[in-house]
Amino acid sequence: MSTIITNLFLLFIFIFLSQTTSSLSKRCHPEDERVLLQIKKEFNNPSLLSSWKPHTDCCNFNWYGVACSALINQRVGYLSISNDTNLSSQFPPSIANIPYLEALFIFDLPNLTGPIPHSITKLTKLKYLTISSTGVTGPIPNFTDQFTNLVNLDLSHNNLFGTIPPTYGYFNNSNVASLDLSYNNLSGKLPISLAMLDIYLLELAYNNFEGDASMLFGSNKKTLVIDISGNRFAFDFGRLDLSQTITSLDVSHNKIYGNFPMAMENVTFLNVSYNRLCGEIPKVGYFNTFDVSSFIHNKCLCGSPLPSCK
Ligand SMILES: *[C@@H]1O[C@H](CO)[C@@H](O)[C@H](O)[C@H]1NC(C)=O
Ligand SMILES: *[C@@H]1O[C@H](CO)[C@@H](O)[C@H](O)[C@H]1NC(C)=O
Ligand SMILES: *[C@@H]1O[C@H](CO)[C@@H](O)[C@H](O)[C@H]1NC(C)=O
Ligand SMILES: *[C@@H]1O[C@H](CO)[C@@H](O)[C@H](O)[C@H]1NC(C)=O
Ligand SMILES: *[C@@H]1O[C@H](CO)[C@@H](O)[C@H](O)[C@H]1NC(C)=O
Ligand SMILES: *[C@@H]1O[C@H](CO)[C@@H](O)[C@H](O)[C@H]1NC(C)=O
Ligand SMILES: *[C@@H]1O[C@H](CO)[C@@H](O)[C@H](O)[C@H]1NC(C)=O
Ligand SMILES: CC(=O)N[C@H]1CO[C@H](CO)[C@@H](O)[C@@H]1O
Repeated sequence: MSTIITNLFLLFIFIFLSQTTSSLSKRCHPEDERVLLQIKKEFNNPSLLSSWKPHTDCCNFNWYGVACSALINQRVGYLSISNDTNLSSQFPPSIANIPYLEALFIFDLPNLTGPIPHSITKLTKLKYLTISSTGVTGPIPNFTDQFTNLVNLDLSHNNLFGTIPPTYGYFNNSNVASLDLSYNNLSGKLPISLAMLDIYLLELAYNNFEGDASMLFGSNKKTLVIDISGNRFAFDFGRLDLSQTITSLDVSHNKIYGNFPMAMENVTFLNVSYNRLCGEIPKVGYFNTFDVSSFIHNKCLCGSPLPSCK
């Protein structure tokens, strides 16, 4: 849902940019045209892309899902392809050859398969990258600290596997605001470099991660939302160093032990169910608004809304 909203928002920006230059020449850059037609071929010429025709202007919204930006000299800066079960192909490697791409949205394409090509890491101008609810598989791209423009990275709801590369911690020097890797088959321990990651929204839910996740937290971070539910994380919850800004925390369905950390009075959504927590549930902040389902199935939690401690 948030993807679609961001998507529309960006499209409006690009419409605005292209209209402010309506007096200028608006021809599609020949190199972008060539690459887009190659991408269409790699998508196996789906009917969704029937508007992508040679010798027509790919800018000015003549071509489905394509927008150019005046700020980058009418080069293709935006590409969004979504919601088509007919589209059946491997992930097109030529997407890596749209050099000025700032926003790429590929989602709700269940028959898009194969790995995300490593060459996608060439697109260092990307601000928004969504590859979500597709059939892509293989490792997540090894983005490096050259990805300084990235704001949102959403690779959720695919069949990606393997570990998170240590380079994901180095996003700390960029503008990354959200990272969503949830609903894949990622596994292993989180790299310790993620301690450097300082972002608003972090979603790692429903993968196969294990070990410690406490490095994601930190009192100096600006984190608002963390969801690490549905993994095999095992660490001492009571020793977490929470940020003052955190409002939503879902750690359900893991192997997390200990009691509750300090500084939870600003948390408005909490789910710690299906873990190994013990001791009395605190009575701070919004805790009186959390129902039983936020706490059930732990080792020995007690106190409201669970039965009182003996
Ligand atoms: C997706 O496509 C289907 C069928 O083509 C259409 O009914 C539906 O409204 C589309 N959904 C969105 C979110 O565009
Ligand atoms: C999908 O394919 C079917 C059958 O070929 C066709 O009727 C339908 O219009 C196609 N849908 C889209 C969104 O291209
Ligand atoms: C697309 O995927 C659906 C399942 O999500 C499948 O039923 C359908 O046959 C596939 N279509 C094509 C054209 O591969
Ligand atoms: C990821 O990139 C970094 C930096 O370029 C490199 O050191 C590392 O070996 C790469 N990892 C993988 C799994 O490709
Ligand atoms: C997920 O990965 C594990 C290995 O890490 C593998 O055994 C399992 O079959 C995979 N599950 C799916 C649904 O692909
Ligand atoms: C809760 O939020 C208030 C207002 O932003 C802040 O002053 C306070 O330090 C926060 N409490 C904790 C424990 O983070
Ligand atoms: C907490 O998570 C459990 C397990 O997924 C779920 O059944 C329950 O509805 C959740 N409760 C809340 C308040 O989100
Ligand atoms: C790779 C890199 O440059 N990492 C830096 C990210 O920023 C923190 C401070 O915010 C540095 O300590 C890291 O060295």
